[in-house]
Amino acid sequence: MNKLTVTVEVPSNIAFLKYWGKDDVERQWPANNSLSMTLNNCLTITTVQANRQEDRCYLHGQLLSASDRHGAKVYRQINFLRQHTGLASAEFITVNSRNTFPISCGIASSASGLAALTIACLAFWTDSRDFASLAIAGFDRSRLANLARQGSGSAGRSLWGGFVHWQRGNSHQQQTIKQLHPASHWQLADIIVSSAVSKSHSSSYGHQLAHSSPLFKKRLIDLVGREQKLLKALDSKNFATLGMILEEEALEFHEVLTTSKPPLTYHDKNLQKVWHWEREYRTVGQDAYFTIDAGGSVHIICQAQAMKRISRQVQKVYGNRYLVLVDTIGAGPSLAVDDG
Ligand code: 2P0
Repeated sequence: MNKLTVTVEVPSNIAFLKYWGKDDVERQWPANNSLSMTLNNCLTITTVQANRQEDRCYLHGQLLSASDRHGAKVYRQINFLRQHTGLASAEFITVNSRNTFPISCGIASSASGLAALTIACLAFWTDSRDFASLAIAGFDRSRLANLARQGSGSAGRSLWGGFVHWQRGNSHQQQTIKQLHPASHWQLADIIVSSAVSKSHSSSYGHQLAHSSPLFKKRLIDLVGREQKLLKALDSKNFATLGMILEEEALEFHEVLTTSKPPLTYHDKNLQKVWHWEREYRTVGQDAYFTIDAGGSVHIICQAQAMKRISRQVQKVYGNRYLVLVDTIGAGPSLAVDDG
């Protein structure tokens, strides 16, 4: 029996251009390109060890069942990895995972979770001690990203730090996920105001509904120009342009949700007030812009030098009603191995 314990820490990411809607649900081909910033403190920490009898997965110490929402994705991904990597007879494993942030509430826990699971399983099964050995074993970051995104689309973007771009295509080979800029390129922060309440509908369900919105087709056309502007704003570190695009994208994403059939809302009226507060706040001279994800959190994006000042304000106004997490752009996943 393999005595290794593999421990992987993978950050979540916040999408600046949202992956919403799939061209192929089975194969996880998105309808549009997406672009995200990898976080630093919002992490999934996953360990993998051998198990003599069966695969067993724990989240925060609780055994997951293949019949519940989180468990289903996790066991499915383990089986998928065995089948699609030539490791069909790879030994059974015990997986222990925990998050440093609340799950299922718009902080992309499936991104960090499924990326961590993918890296940890493959490092364990191939006896790899770091990312360089994993690449030698046939699993470089691009391949890991492509495997992770098949567990949860946004997970593919958590394989790198900094700013990460996922370009769609009509084959697995054409799904290109790569780092655009490392974290050192532009120190941005994400102040997260979260209800910490588990969402009632999964993102996968939301993706299926996206096509039913009358706004969806137009969105796909408009996204081409928005993406070009965003790429330029990131290259030139133009914060005002970045911010305008962030909010345009967040509001459009929200409109697609609310015009889907049936409509979907991840942000109740109270959380929507955070968007308005943030906009009023800017008019008194602070540079901060909001974006949202599929769940009850608002992400306030600012430049790192303004982070303390703005997070103090956010804490003052919302700290008694919501969980406020302060995060920054991060360097991406890490991997450690203990010989047992
Ligand atoms: C994103 N989201 O780009 C968008 C923005 C949520 C809003 O990707 O079905 O959990 O597992 O591929 O990755 C959430 O969707 O969906 C998501 P699946 P996932 O981050």
